[in-house]
Amino acid sequence: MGSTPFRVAVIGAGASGIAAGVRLRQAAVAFDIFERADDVGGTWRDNRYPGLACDVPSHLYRYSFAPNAEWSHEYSPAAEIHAYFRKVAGDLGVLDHVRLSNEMETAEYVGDGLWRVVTSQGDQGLYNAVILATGILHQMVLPDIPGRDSFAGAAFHSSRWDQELDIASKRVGVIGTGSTATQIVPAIVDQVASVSLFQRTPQWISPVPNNAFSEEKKQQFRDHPQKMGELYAFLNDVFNNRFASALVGANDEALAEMARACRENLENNVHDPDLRRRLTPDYQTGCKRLIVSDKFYPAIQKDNAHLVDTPIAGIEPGGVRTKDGALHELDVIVYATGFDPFAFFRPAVITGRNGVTLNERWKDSCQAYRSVAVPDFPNLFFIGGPNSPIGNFSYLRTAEVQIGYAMQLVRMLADGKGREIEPTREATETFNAEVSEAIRHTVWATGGCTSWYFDKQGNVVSWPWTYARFEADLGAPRMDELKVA
Ligand code: N01
Repeated sequence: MGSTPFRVAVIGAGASGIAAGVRLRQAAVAFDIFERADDVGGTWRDNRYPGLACDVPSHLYRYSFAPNAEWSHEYSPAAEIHAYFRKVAGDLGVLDHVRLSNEMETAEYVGDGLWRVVTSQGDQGLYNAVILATGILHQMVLPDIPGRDSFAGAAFHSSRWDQELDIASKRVGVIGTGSTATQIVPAIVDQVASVSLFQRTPQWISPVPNNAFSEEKKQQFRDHPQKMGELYAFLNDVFNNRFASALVGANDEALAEMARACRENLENNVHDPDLRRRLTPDYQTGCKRLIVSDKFYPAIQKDNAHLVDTPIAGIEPGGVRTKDGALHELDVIVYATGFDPFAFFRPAVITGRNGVTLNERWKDSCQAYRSVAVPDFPNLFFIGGPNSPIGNFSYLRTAEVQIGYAMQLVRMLADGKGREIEPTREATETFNAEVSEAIRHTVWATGGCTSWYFDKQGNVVSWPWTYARFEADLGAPRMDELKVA
């Protein structure tokens, strides 16, 4: 780049890309954000299914630099969250840097501290650093069910909800019983002719209500912003020190309390013993991503709701056939079958030092250094990379911690204190050996279930320690674990 000014490419304009943009602006570092879609907001732009609300409380699911007194609910709906991200991006000057409908296709390390980023609109810029803010749960998984394409009605993944479709009086099948399906069923049950929920595995459900904030409460937040700070501190304590610690074997009392609350929820709120038995998981609470809902059990007990727990044999033009031979006739099938959390930046191709691609490096296992960097890929920083704490915390806080880490190294590069920074192989191997050891103590591994937290090789996508350790480990770069040239 010679005399060209220092510049950073950010890939993705979702929650983490917007936060990266805010920090880069504050640091007066030049940058471009490439976004494949025609709007910012990532997951909150893509997911528009009925009933969608964030299952992390709104006053926790917000940027530290943009508290929001206007949240309508303790767990606010998707459209409001999307509007929040757009507003922050606009108010803080990030939108001016976003190139919409301009997908990064390749990023290639060309040496001397420079990356060439090639995009779908033909950009071929050189950048001194790349921040990959490409999200985690966005590449949908469609189930490999025989005959899937033969269905005669409307069929789509939950993240591609057909907004034009009028589901009133339709017979709707929902496949899957994760956070998504358990939000969709209560939201549609009163509109449709029938809803059939195809359950492969029952879920533990924590009965958390979703109350609206009164106008008085919002006014209090406006007048006294410190009250939002106090609420944040309280929620953060519950999530990080109780819930998240419980999952990684660091708070057994909180895990037992969570299990008790879920079991009581099932026993007190599902009245028919046979239905209750079919909805009872045979694994430990917290092993799969915990679901929060006080609406699902009432919904699945309505007359027009059917829990189908006989395995699916196939899909036919008229509906779903189960292995007992029954045909469940349907007009609409919703695949609430989740996402591939190991897809990361794909389908882009990222090529590091000596022509090695990240796909080759990660063909067996997506391994990084402390969730943020990979040897041989200098000046490339992940937000939400492998072993990021996901599923248990506010992802916005996680993203801010990782951006804070990356920004310290970007600052060094921008100040000319090195042209290339990358983790050492030794430090990366040590970190991943520690992950393998730590994972054995988490309820994800010991709880007797399968979940999206693991890949086929048994590698975990999330952070297997406490959140306090995450913040400590990423608070400041360990320079003895990095190579600076
Ligand atoms: O997906 P999931 P999700 N035949 O992977 C089933 C976040 N999120 O979209 O358990 C039949 O959890 C599969 O069955 P099984 C949140 O972190 C957040 O619900 O593998 N069934 C499972 O029941 C969440 O954890 C929010 O046996 C099949 C379901 O599909 C993550 O996203 C809202 C099947 C997939 O569940 C993913 O949640 C929603 C098959 N062939 C999601 N294949 C909010 O914050 C899969 N299944 C609001």
